[in-house]
Amino acid sequence: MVRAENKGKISLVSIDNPPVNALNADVRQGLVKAVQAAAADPNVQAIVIASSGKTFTAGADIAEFGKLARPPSLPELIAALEKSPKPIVAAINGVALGGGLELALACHSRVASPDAKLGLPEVKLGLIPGSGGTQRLPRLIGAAAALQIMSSGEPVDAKAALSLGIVDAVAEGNLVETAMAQALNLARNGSWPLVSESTDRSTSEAREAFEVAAVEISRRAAEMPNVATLVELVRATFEMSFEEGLALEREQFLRLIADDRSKALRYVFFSERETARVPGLSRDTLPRPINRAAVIGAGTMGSGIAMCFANADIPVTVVETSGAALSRGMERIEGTYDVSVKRGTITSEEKERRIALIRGQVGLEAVGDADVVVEAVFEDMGVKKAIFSELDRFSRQGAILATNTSYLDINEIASATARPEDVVGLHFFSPANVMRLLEVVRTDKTAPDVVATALSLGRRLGKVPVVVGVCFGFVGNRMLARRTTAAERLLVDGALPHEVDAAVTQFGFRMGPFAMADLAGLDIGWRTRRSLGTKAAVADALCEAGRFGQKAGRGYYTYKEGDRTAHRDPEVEHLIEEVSYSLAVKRRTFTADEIIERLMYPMVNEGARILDERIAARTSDIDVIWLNGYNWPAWRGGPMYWADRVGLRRIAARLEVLSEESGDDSLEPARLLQRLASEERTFADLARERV
Ligand code: 3H9
Repeated sequence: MVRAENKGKISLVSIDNPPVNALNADVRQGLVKAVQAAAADPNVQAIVIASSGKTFTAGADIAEFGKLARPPSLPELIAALEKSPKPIVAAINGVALGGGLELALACHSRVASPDAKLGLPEVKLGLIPGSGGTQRLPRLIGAAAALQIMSSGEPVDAKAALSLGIVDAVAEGNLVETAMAQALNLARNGSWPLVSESTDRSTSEAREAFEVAAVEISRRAAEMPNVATLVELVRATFEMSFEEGLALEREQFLRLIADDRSKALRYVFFSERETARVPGLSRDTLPRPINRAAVIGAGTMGSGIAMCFANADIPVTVVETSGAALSRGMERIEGTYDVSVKRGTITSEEKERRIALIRGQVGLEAVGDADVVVEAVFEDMGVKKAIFSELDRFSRQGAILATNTSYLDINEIASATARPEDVVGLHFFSPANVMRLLEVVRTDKTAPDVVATALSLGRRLGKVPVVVGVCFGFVGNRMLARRTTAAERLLVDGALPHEVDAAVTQFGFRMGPFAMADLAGLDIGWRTRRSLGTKAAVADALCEAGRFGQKAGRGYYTYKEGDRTAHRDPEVEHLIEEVSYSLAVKRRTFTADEIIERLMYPMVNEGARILDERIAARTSDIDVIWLNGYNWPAWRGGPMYWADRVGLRRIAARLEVLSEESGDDSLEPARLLQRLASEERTFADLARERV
């Protein structure tokens, strides 16, 4: 785990704990021993801490959190490093995150490789840096800059780290040799700086700049208690001694690690990584190479998907049936990139570079050189089957043939080609160039290496790919449909759109279902309902009145020209009351808790069915889908994780009542939910059983 060797007058200590050099008990113990041995060795004048592998260290071992860990603790190790009688230099290659950066901050100098990334991402786990980071980083680079880094959780690159003063040098040549030279310099000088003793940055200007940053940051993260704590701890660097600040940091870290929100966020961290483990797919299944893509259809989804490829440096051909449709698509792409340039997220040169990667062409023969073809035309089985049968002729052997359908049967689509084993669903979420979720839909015949390719391609596109099976709506939309029905029913039974939306935003979503429907446009659902022969009395009545949502200036709410603020509309509320009256429903009021129950329990119920049918391999996959495709609040862990906390027994009992009251059989507790509830078990227990 930790190796030490003498290189001349230097003890070179290397951390070797693949895959990411997490600082578990063995590593901590190894480091303390190595530094003690170096201190006692008369031939050693200085120490360099480096790493084997591509990562300096990803920080504390998150898997140890909540368990009794063997000593020394990370704070103990870090204190020992800073107090070392011989200077220590950190040679940082790859990433230095969390406790990894905190360890480097306790060293007496830091040298980074040009590709290094340094950060304190604890905030994303509902925590704060807990090994001195909140006290050392402000003393090193100033409180405002340190607060920005710690509250965003985003790493900075080596160049930025150098200009901020986090590292003392970026090694142009060999990193370890540069660090060794630096270590010898410090030893020769006979003295070295301790970040904990620095007071250079504690000026009144620095305090002012910090207070300004603190106001903005506290406002943005109101629901996360750890961000307020972070602000308090950075403020302490002006008001307390280093030791007092450190003690306060420790106290707060231990409080937060026991907080339910942090537990949920740690679950999310591991769940997202768990999605890579796909039943029936071994680590030896090699993905096919993808050097060029084609997207069929230049509508909203098609152009968004094309941008995903260009953003990942993969040349892509957009295929349409007419020059006019193609021009509209290319204009949409250009317009979206223009917005990014205006917002400063990309430069205009970068925009041009990306657009140059997108080629537009009329006619399916243009897919000929693509390694992956994504069909993104409108939802019509006949049209899709015709395209897939033509792909046999135009697409090269071995190409992945993907469809972006959001609910059609992909087994049937695949039956139209002579190569069903190459067919897979790549279900992007709108806007495709923004949303992180990618449902990878495996059909009965999809070849394992096609699934592996879809997963690795998804990651290359910056997505979180989750493998699911074929069913109507797959995982995300199938569950969403239950929420949509429940939301409509709430209106009929007595609630108003703003009451439902308020309960949902209070729960932690950024938007409620009705504000969301207005944003997406009500006409899409209306068209789908008509094609399926289903009804939603309120939504249908709004569409009949031409209230298609934000784009029409009117939907569940009213909007002023050029303004997305939703305003209550008495006309809508009257219309809803009329619907209730026509259905002979006696309206009543609902509390926020009742609204949440009615919206979320049916979704959890559908999730249980999805698990029972093995459409999703595990509960955490369902949670990852909701977190990344539907903005489920991360600190609540996802719908299935949340359900375990509510209690499955309670959910099953409430569903029985709701089903009876409404006469809707789909609300009857699913078989799996009933079984788990009666056995007093959880979805998490089921996940452990299925491993
Ligand atoms: C902390 O440091 C607290 C301190 O302030 C105070 C303590 C007292 N621990 O993401 P990948 C595993 S909090 C345990 O797929 P990549 C991960 O589960 C920590 N395991 O690779 C996966 O396992 P598997 C602050 C970890 O190349 C494997 O490594 N640090 C940890 O895409 C590969 O991970 C963070 O929050 C860990 N710390 O990305 C950093 N990190 O193969 C969190 C990773 O079994 N980590 N694993 O599924 C990351 O951001 C990314 O993993 C990293 C690599 C960028 C390092």
